[in-house]
Amino acid sequence: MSLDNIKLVLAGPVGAGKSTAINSIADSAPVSTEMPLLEGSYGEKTTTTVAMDFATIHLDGEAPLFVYGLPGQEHFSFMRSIILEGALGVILLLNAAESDIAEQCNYWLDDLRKIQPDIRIVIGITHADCSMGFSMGDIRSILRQRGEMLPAFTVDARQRAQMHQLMRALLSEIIA
Ligand SMILES: Nc1nc2c(ncn2[C@@H]2O[C@H](COP(=O)(O)OP(=O)(O)OP(=O)(O)O)[C@@H](O)[C@H]2O)c(=O)[nH]1
Ligand SMILES: [Mg+2]
Repeated sequence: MSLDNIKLVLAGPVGAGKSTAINSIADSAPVSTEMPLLEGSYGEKTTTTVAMDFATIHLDGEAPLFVYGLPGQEHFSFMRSIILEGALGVILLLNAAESDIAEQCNYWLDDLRKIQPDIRIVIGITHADCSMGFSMGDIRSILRQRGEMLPAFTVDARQRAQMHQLMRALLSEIIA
């Protein structure tokens, strides 16, 4: 399969790190649609994506990948089907510091499958550095219960090399 014109999407709840990840890996300044969070700050985070993020990414000297970030807020859920149109893969970012990470995992996988049943998905768990109670085993058992053993890794969205590894994992799933 050719790696030309591949569109990928970052999905997941508010604060998971979708916009941060795009900033970490973008070839040049990404398109972003950040607005102040109406409810005030969310940890260090004071803005939220209201339409989408977009950047091109050159990975390993291949053709550029076209990478979009979804808004996490429920209010903008209508953007998901629009942005997922034509996408080949999704990186689902989840925040390990959230107590309802299991529900969020199920919720986002259900929604993504409803929009694009066969899309390739890999999972990146952020904030593992500040979430002592988090266990990857919990995520794996959710995936087992769902009958979909997707690749899942902990990742820091601020770290370019870690995000690159996650994108390579997704590309392997797409090409396989
Ligand atoms: N400690 C820690 N902070 C992280 C990690 N990954 C991302 N962050 C921080 O978490 C916040 C994520 O914010 P955003 O990137 O705006 O989140 P988003 O997913 O785009 O959220 P919405 O656009 O509101 O849906 C930022 O303050 C990042 O610096 C991580 O692995 N560890
Ligand atoms: Mg964002």
